[in-house]
Amino acid sequence: FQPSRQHLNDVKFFARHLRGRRHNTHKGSYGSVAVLGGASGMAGAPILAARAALLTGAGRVYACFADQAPAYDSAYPELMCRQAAGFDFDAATVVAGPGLGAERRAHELLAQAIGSASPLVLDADALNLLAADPPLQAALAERASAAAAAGRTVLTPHPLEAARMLGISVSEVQADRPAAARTLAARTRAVVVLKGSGTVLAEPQGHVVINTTGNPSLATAGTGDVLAGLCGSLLAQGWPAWEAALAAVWLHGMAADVMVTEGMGPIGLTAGELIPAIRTALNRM
Ligand code: NPW
Ligand code: AMP
Ligand code: MG
Repeated sequence: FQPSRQHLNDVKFFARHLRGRRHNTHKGSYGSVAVLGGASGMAGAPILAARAALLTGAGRVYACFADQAPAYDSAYPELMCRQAAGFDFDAATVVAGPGLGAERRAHELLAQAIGSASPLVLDADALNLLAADPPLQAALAERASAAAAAGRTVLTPHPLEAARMLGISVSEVQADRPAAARTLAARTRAVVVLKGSGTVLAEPQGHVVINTTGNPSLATAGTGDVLAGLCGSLLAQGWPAWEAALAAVWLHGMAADVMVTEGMGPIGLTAGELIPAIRTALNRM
C-alpha cells in the first residue's frame, strides 16, 4: 500500500466548500469561534488568532484568556474578550493553544476544550501540554471515537511541537516531514498540519498533501497563531476538517505571496498585517 502524496497547487482541492454569503443569513449562520490562550505575557497570540477568525467570516469570535483578560481589543472591539475559566467551550469552535502557557490552569482549560463536542484546532502550547500528558492524549483519542466530535479535530504543529509529540528530535521530523505528519495523524486520528517551508498536511487514512504557497516572510512571530484562527474560522463555518486545513494553509501562504509582490515582505511582514490580506484573498476566491 503506497499512500498518495500530492501537491496543494490549486483551489480545486477545496473549491467546492467555498461559498458566498446568502442574503437571508445572520451572524448565527456563520458560526462562533472561541480562542483559548492568553497566559500572562502572551496575550497577543489569542488576539491574533481571534482577529484572523473575525476577518475571515466567523459570525462571533471570543478571545478567552487563561490569565487576566483585557477589557477589549482596541483595534477590533468586535472581538469579545473573556476570562477562560467558566467559559462554555461547547458553544463554539475552539482554537486552543495560542499563548496558552503550561500552567496547571492551562492544563485544566485544555482538558475542558478537548472534552467538548466542538470542532477543535490544537496549536502551540495545547500541543506541548498534550505531548507531556498521557491523560490528555487519552481524552483526544476518546474525542476521535465520539460521534459528535469525530473527524472535527485539526492539529497545527511546527517542527518542534511535532517532535515533542512524537518523542523524537526536530532533525528527525525534518528528515521525512510527510512520514512525521502521517504518523501523527494516524496516532491522533486527527488532521495534522506540519508547518514550515512546504507545509505538509496529513489525514488519518494516510493521505498527504504538500502546500505550494507561502514564503519566508511568514518566518515571524504570530503567523502560526493567525493560521490557527483562520482554520478555526472555516471549521466554524461548516467546513470539514480536511478541507478547512487545506484552504487555511493555502490562503495563509497565498496572502503572504501577495504581500511580497506589494513590497510588504519578505522582510518585515507582521502577522497582524497578514490578516487583512487573507481576507482579500478569500473574498477574491
Ligand atoms: P530552533 O530555534 O531552530 O532551535 P517554541 P513558540 C523551532 C506563543 N506566541 N523549522 C525553532 O527551534 C505561541 O502561541 C506568542 C525548524 C524555534 O525556536 C506559543 O504559545 C506570541 N524549527 C508560545 O508563544 C507571538 C522550527 O521551534 C522553536 C520551525 C511559544 O511558541 C509568538 C519555537 O518553538 C508566539 O506565537 C521550523 N519551521 N518552527 C505573542 N505575540 O503573544 C519552529 N521551530 O519554543 O514552542 O516557541 O513557537 O514561539
Ligand atoms: P509558528 O511557528 O507557529 O508561528 O508558525 C509559523 C507559520 O509560518 C507556519 O504557518 C509556517 O508554515 C509559516 N512559515 C514559517 N517559515 C516559513 C517559510 N520559510 N516558508 C513558508 N512558510 C513559513
Ligand atoms: Mg506557533
